[in-house]
Amino acid sequence: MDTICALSSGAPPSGVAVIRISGPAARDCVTVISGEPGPPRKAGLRTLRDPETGDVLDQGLVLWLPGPASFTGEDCAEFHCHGSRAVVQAVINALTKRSDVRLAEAGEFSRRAFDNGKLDLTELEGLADLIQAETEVQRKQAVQLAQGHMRLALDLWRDRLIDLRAAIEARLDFSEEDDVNVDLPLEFFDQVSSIRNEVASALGTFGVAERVRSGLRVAIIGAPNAGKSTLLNRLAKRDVAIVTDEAGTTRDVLEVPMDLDGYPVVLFDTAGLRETDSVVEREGIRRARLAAEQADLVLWLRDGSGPVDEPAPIGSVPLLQVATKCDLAETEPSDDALQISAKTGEGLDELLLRLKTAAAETMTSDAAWLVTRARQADALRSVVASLNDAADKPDRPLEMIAEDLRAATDGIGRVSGRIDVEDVLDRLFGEFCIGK
Ligand SMILES: Nc1nc2c(ncn2[C@@H]2O[C@H](COP(=O)(O)OP(=O)(O)OP(=O)(O)O)[C@@H](O)[C@H]2O)c(=O)[nH]1
Ligand SMILES: [Mg+2]
Repeated sequence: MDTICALSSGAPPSGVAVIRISGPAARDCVTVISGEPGPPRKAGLRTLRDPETGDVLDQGLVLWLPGPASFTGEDCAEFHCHGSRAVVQAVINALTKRSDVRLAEAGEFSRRAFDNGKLDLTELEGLADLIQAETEVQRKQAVQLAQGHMRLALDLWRDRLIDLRAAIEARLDFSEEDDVNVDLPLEFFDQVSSIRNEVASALGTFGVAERVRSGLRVAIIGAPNAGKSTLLNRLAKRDVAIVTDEAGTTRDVLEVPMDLDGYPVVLFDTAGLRETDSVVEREGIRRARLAAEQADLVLWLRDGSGPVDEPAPIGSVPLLQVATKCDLAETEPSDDALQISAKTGEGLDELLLRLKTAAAETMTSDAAWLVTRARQADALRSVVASLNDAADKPDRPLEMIAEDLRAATDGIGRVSGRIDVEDVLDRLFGEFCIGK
C-alpha cells in the first residue's frame, strides 16, 4: 500500500498550510524530515529539513497520528507549516521524492477511511456535504450525517432484520420435524411493520433535505422593465445583471445564491414576459417560464407606478405578488401586492423576511436525521417495498418471507455502503477535494 500525501488546507498563500500523510511510511517521513515523532496526537514545534541536504525548509507543528486511531485508520502525520506556495512545494517535494510516497488523489484519504471501516457511506456523504456547506442549515444537516446519526439508525434496523431472519431460519430447520408448530407469531409481523414504518417515515424527510442541499429556488418573473434585474442586484448587493430602461434587457436566466440567516436561497432573474418577434428574446422568455415552473416560489413583479396587471398562474408554484418602484407611485395600489422600491430600499426587509419564512417552512424537520441523497432514498424505497411484502403477505411459505427480509437487509447495506458500492464510491470521491 502506497503512502499518500497532500496539501489538505486551502490554496496558498495562507497563514498556515496543513500537509497530510497517510500510510505505512508516515512515521519514517516524520522522522527524516522533523526528527523522531513525539507522543501520539500531541503537536510539537519542529524544524522541517530536506532529508537529503539537511536544508531548513520551515519551522512548524508536527502531529504524529498512529493508526488505527486515525482518520484513515492508517498511520498518519500532519505538518502545519507556513502557507506559501514555496514552503508547501518544498515539503511535498521532500515527501514525494521517496519511492514509497506519492500525491493523493481527490478524496483518497476518505476512501481509505471507508475501506478501513472508519466511516460508512452515509458518513462520507455527510463529510462531502460538510466541506461544501455554505449556510448554517446546510452545515447542521451535514454534521448530523457525518457524525453517524443515519449510520446508527441503519445499524439498528439491520440488527433487527437479522434477528427476524434468524427466527425464520430456526423454524425452517425445525419444519422437517412434523410435531413442531412452524407458524410465525403475530409479533413477528408487528416487528416487520414497525421497521417498515420507521424506514418510510425517514424517507419522508428526503424532500426537506433536498431543499437544504440545493436551496429554495425563487424565480423573479414579470413584464419587461418591471425592475426584476434591479431587485436581483439590490438583494445580491452586487451588479450581477444589466439594468437599462429598455424593455427586454435580460435574456439569459441569471442565478444568485444567497444565505438568508442560514437558509440557502437561490434567486433567478429572468427575461420579461411579453409577445415579441425577436428570436433571442423568445428563447429568453421560454427559459424564464421554465425557471418559473421549476421554482419553489415565484416573485411576480409588476411596475407599481403603473396600472395593475394580473399575474398568469404558473402551474402549482406558489406566487408572491410584488409591486416595484413604489418611490414613483402616486397613489396607493389597488391590490395587496408587497410594495417595494429597489431604489430607496423600502419593503425589502419585508420581502427578505417572507423569503426566509418560505425557506424555513420547507427546510425544517423534527427528525433526528434526514435522508439527503437520491441514492439513499432509492435504496430505502426498495427496503420499504420488501418489508411491505413481508408484512402484508404472511400466508406465504417461510422461504419467501425470508427472501423479502434478505432483500430488505441488502437495501440497508446499500445505503450504508456494505454492498454494491463501487460505482457510487467513484462518483462520491470525485466530489471531494484532494487532501480530504
Ligand atoms: N425609480 C425606480 N426605478 C426603478 C426601480 N427598479 C427599477 N427601476 C428602473 O426600471 C428600469 C427597468 O429596470 P430593470 O431592472 O432593467 O427591469 P427588468 O424587469 O429587469 O427588465 P427586463 O430585463 O427588460 O425584463 C430601469 O431603468 C431601472 O433603473 C425602483 O425601485 N425605483
Ligand atoms: Mg432584467
